Amino acid sequence: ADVLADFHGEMGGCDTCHVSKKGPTDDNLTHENAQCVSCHGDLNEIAAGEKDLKISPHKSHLIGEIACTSCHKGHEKSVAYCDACHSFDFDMPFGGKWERKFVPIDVQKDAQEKAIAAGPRETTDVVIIGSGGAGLAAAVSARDNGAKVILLEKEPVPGGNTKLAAGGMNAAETKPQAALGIKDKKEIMIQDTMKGGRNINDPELVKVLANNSSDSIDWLTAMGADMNDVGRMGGASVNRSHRPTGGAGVGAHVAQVLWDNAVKRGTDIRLNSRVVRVLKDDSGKVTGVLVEGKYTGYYVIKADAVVMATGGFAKNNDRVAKYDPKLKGFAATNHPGATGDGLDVAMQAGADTRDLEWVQAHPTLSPRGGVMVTEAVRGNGAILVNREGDRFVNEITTRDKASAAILKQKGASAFLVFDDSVRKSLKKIENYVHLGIVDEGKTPEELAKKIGVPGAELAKTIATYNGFVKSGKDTQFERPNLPRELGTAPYYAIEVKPAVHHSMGGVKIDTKTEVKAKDGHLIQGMYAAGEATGGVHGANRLGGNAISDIVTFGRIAGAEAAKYAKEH
Ligand code: FAD
Ligand code: MEZ
Repeated sequence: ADVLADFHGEMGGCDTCHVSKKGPTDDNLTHENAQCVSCHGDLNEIAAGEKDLKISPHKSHLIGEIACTSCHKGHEKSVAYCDACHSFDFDMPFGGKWERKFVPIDVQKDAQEKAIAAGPRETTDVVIIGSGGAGLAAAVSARDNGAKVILLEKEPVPGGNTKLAAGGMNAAETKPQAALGIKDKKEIMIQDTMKGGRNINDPELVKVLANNSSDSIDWLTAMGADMNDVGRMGGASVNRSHRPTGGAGVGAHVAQVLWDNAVKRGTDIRLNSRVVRVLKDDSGKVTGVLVEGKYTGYYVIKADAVVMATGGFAKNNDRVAKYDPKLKGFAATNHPGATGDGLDVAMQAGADTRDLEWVQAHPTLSPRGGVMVTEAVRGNGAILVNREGDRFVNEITTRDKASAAILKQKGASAFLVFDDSVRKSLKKIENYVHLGIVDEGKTPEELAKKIGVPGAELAKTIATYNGFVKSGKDTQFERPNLPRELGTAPYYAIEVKPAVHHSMGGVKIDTKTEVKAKDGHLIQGMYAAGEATGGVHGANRLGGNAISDIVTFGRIAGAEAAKYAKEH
């Protein structure tokens, strides 16, 4: 047997897995996955039997109910989805190596035209494209505004980049801030965002972001989210980055809450379903979408309104390098679906774009683990040192500056150095320890030996930094937040280097998330939200502002699309 189908075929033929010999009947592979579970148990049951494994492939941070077929394939080699981001070496039966090729939206033109000519297979009020935070927020709010919703996701697992978000969600004048005695103003969030974005942001969109941010925290909290921990992100002048108590990752939590609420409200969610075209009538009004179902083929859904929540393109290095050649060959922090085909769909439908040349590198990807190490580690007190054992930058400056400073160091990488008090302040750090990317020493000198930097120099650097914390002023690099001394053993280090992280540019929208066409008119029935859009973040996004963006603009997009659908 070469693949799972051969193996199962020996057990009982096609209907061991499929309803009939014709194969899958839906793109979620609902029946096929139920067959896997009926014999092998669900993910929790399988993970319970893997307690001795350091990393259990069946226990993950992914949201929703992960389908067995995300990794285990019937008629091709199985692949571990985790390998798209991590570098685990799972011993998988009938397994192949992870690889992903970008497929343009306009291949198989004949099959596409045939499906369009066949007419709609079904009808709905609102189609949402993308199951990240923007799409799920739009789904919840469109359902709450009375619309029938189909949400389409091209990947086999939902959640996009949102499920990976770590450090926090920025919001000003919130209840959690008040409970912690943090004084903030929406106006300051606007100023920080504009300054971080080098003032090329659309100021009207920035106002919407900041002015709705505390309502968005309340909205999530009312649906069951815990956003009570508040920390600092680069470029913010106040602690305003909200995350679950104890500093757990924000994205998986927010995405799970939105997913649960979208499902509870009866959203029809389809995975393995790529939208390749937004369809319009002769007057330019949206009439629906052309979907490429991975198993069911091309089909048309008729809809009054469409929300593009397709995220960014940081995982598509060819596209990144086209806009910013300096980033050619860089690794990315993103999920595998962040390829930008949603942008192609929007542009094909006539959408205008802006700021595509602004692509952000996140300063701290762990080359050893392939995962991004959250800015919150620095926000909570970690310092950056080079191979000489010296600090070289204000660690919580904006990402463009921190990344550029790291790239100038020997080896074009640096070490995040922190102590046990920082580790205890942020649950997320336990994930990095679990992944084996953290070096540890009982003293700064012992740690220095492990990472190959001069011990006396690292000890001196830490002592000097602790002096700044005591005096409340960093006279070397003007770091504005100095949350704690690094004096509690053990000491830790993670090697880090910049990686492509965020597409600041995207589809042009107005404050109601309506998509603008090249000649400036609004495309009737077309909305967009989240990383797929441009204008909110200008030339450089501040850490924590994307989750704020997707919740606020996703919410608006869902409500506006539902309202439009009702009126048309
Ligand atoms: P996504 O969550 O990426 O979702 C878009 C979805 O659309 C994807 O699932 C994609 O597969 C799907 N899609 C694309 N094209 C199509 C198509 N043609 N048809 C069907 N589906 C399609 N921001 C913060 O503010 N705070 C943080 O702490 C933070 N941490 C981060 C950590 C990491 C590792 C990463 C990668 C990003 C982080 N960000 C953070 C950024 C933030 O997570 C993203 O910008 C944001 O989640 C994007 O949300 P979205 O809904 O717009 O897109
Ligand atoms: O906004 C982000 O991308 C972010 C806060 C990432 C992180 O370092 O956690």
